[in-house]
Amino acid sequence: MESLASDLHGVQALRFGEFVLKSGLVSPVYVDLRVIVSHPALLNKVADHLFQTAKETKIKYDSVCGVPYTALPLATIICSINQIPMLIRRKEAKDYGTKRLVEGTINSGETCLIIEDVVTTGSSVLETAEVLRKEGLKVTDAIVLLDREQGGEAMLGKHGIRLHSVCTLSKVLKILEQQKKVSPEMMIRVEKFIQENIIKPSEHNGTAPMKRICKEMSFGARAELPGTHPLAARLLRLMEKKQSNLCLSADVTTSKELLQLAANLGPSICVLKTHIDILEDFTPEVIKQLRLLADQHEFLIFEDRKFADIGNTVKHQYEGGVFKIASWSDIVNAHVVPGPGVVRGLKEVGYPLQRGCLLIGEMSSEGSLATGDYTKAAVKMAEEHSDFVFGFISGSRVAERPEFLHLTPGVQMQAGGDSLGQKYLSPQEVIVGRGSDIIIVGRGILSASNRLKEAEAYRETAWESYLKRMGVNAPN
Ligand code: 5BU
Repeated sequence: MESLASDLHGVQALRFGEFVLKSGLVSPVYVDLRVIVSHPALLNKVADHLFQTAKETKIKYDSVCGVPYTALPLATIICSINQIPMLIRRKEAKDYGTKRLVEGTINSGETCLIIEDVVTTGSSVLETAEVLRKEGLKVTDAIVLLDREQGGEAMLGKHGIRLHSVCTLSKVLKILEQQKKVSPEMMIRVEKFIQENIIKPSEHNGTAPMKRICKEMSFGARAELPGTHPLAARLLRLMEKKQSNLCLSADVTTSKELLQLAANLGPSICVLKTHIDILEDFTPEVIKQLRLLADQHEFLIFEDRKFADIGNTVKHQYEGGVFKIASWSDIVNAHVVPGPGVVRGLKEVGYPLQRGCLLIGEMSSEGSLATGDYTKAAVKMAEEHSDFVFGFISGSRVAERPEFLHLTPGVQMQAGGDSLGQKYLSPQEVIVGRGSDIIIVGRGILSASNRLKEAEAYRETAWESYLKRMGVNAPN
């Protein structure tokens, strides 16, 4: 065990320091066993440890299945050396509809042993077990190299699966501390982290990805992440400073009213959203004034242009024409319906100017087609262009990466709608219930007799909702 712990540390499969996990949680330890495939001797050693652990438990099984992907080569080695039939679970079968979920000969009623590299909550093992069980196989046991001891064993136990681990995180930690590879202070930090982040079976939501069980990061902390877009970082910092996650949708038709709104409501908002083409008296002067107000009151300008053409056309629409949007708007948005070319076209113009783009993942209007796979495609496109795209227009949090921002339109204090298909949710529902970051409010503020008072009421409610979300999700 000593040499295994030291080998894993040596190839950086275990690292200690400060790491931001996908969930936004800051962890003092990072486990990434994928690297072992580049070290054949270690790969064989790990496979042997897994097989010996299975032998010691005296489990009877007919086949072995590795949880994709890291455990696939491990299962292959075990099966090849010990002449055991193997099964492969497909991860991507859903996308192809009719493809088989499990490859290999399935003999209904037989027992399949699951192999996994690392278990945290146990959801990956359970997901694989459920696929195998649907095929008529029995799954009673799983062997894991490293148990992070954060509730996986108990959760799997509830679903009839015994978890056997080659080693636990705390055991490896003690060995590394004895070998002087980890300082005593770090050991205490990691042990504390394990204790504080145990997920009880009652809190677990089955095989669905864990959502917001972990402590959320503040806007300020998200601004400091290395992967956060510089414009998003600026926005997150000013939100924290002004205690505002309110975007005003300044849907007015004269320059005078637009500038009045910017001057009076500027201190209450983090973003001012325009539809510049609805101004009946547009001149470049209004933009000059608007920019001055944006700098004075520290808000960003977002032209809600919703680009939706081929890359070459949107490039011209963004840069030129009457409005020259790229020259003054910090943020623009785009539909993903044309495919990635739309983002590439906009990026050619906006990236050198340090602008940022939001993709429309969902819409607030009745009967919107931007749902399901369309929304997922928008998230993928954003991930592939995260040097320019920093978030989404959506009704809910559609991407888990804390670097992305979510802005939600269709917000009023009272739920409801208008006569042309707009649907409204309350600020609390949007921020707490659906995990969005910024509310976009137009008529909710514009139709009030005292717009400033109303804007302040929206700002306060949205900010309190954000604080509530942070508090609610802090670990007990
Ligand atoms: P309202 O007055 O709060 O309903 O205005 C909402 C604004 O947000 C308006 O400017 C719309 O063009 C914009 N909007 C939206 O309502 N729904 C969407 O899905 C998107 C933009 Br994208």
